[in-house]
Parts: sequence; C-alpha cells; structure tokens
Amino acid sequence: MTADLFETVGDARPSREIIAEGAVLLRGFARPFEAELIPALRMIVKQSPFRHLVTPGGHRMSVAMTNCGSLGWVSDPRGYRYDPIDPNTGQPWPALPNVLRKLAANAAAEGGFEDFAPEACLINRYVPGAKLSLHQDKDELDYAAPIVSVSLGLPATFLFGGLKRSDTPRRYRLEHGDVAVWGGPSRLFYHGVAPLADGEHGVLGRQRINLTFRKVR
Ligand code: MD3
Ligand code: FE
Repeated sequence: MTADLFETVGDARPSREIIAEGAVLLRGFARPFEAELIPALRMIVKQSPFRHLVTPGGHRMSVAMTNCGSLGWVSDPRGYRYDPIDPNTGQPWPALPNVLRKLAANAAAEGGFEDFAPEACLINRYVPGAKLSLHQDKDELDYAAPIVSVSLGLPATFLFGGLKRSDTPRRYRLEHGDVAVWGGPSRLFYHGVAPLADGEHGVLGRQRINLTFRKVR
C-alpha cells in the first residue's frame, strides 16, 4: 500500500492531453515553476498594475489586464494593438522574467514547437463573475508560432470552439498550474472563458490569473 503510494508519486509526470490538432493541454506543467513565478508576477503588477481595458465598441472588460515583455496587448476606443509602452505609466512594460521565458519555451517544446521566443506576455486577472467572450487571437503577425497559456489560482471553464464563431465550443476545466499550447491548425480557433465561479485559492485567494505568451512579429 505504502509502496504503491510512493511509486505513484515518483512516477508522476505532467499529463499530456491532445485536444485538437496543434493544441495540447499539459496539466500541472507550471507547478515546478510556481515558487519563482508568483513573486515575479507580484513585481510585474507593482510596475504595471492591472487595469480594465475598454474595447473599441466601448465596453469595459470584466477581466483586468497587464503585460510584460517587449510588447503588450492593449485595447482602447481606437482598436486593438501591441504596444511597447504601457499607456497607463508611459513606460515600457516590465521585462519578461527568465522564469516565464523558460516556462513558455519548455511548454512550447513539449507541444512540438521548438525555440519559442515570445515578445509579449498578456496577464489576465479574473475575479468571481469575470468572463471572456468567444474571440480569436488575431492581432499577431506570426500565426506560425503557438500561443502558450498558463492558468493560476481559481479553476475556470475554458470554452474551445472552432474556426467559425458558430462552432459549438467544448468545455475544459483549467486549474492552477495547467498549461496549454495552441498552434498550427488550432491557432485561430474561437475560445473564451465562462464566468468565474466564486472560491478561495490557497496561494492566490479569490482570483484566477492567466498568462498568454505570444510571438507577435
Ligand atoms: C485557443 N485568454 O487572453 S487562454 C486571451 O484564460 C485568452 O484568460 C484566456 O483567450 C484566459 O486571449 C484563454 C487559452 C488560449 C489562448 C489562446 C488561444 C486558447 C487559445 C488561441 C487559439 C486557440
Ligand atoms: Fe484569446
């Protein structure tokens, strides 16, 4: 009994679930990075705090956002774009910490994409009730590169559709430490996040943080 328990722990590998052509879910992949990752995120949000962006259509997003890396994703009444300057501070976005660079590159390699070097890391913060409507990520110039996504804190229901907005999305529960890699044929699939359920996470409290690493150009 005891031996079995230890064997299971010793053999534990992050799981690898293929959810579409080019899309792989690596459950728990970020766990070994956690001790370095959380303090790095705290530094970033001190420099460039979370804010609620307004869409070109005039809607305030329920998800709060910030960025790190040489480019950050921003939305305002003029449109969506990547910008090297944080419009709220007038300064460059905080640099991409090595631990994040490493996590993103290792996860991409695990998904079959070698030498992934993202310029941008978009950081999303969900509090209970916050959601992200179905959308495509298409503000990048390079669709050959994957997007790497890291989930932290409260669990969320991720909605994964197809190339058409009308394709019925499948639902996946994403938990603390889960990493997903989206490339190739699934790079432009519609996706979103259902309203976050209330809860309390041991490390991050009453919120979910999602990081998306993007190669922009
Ligand atoms: C599937 N974020 O920031 S990450 C986003 O959990 C975004 O905050 C969500 O969608 C979040 O744009 C989902 C997972 C994700 C990211 C990019 C994708 C899934 C994707 C690109 C293509 C297909
Ligand atoms: Fe997206």
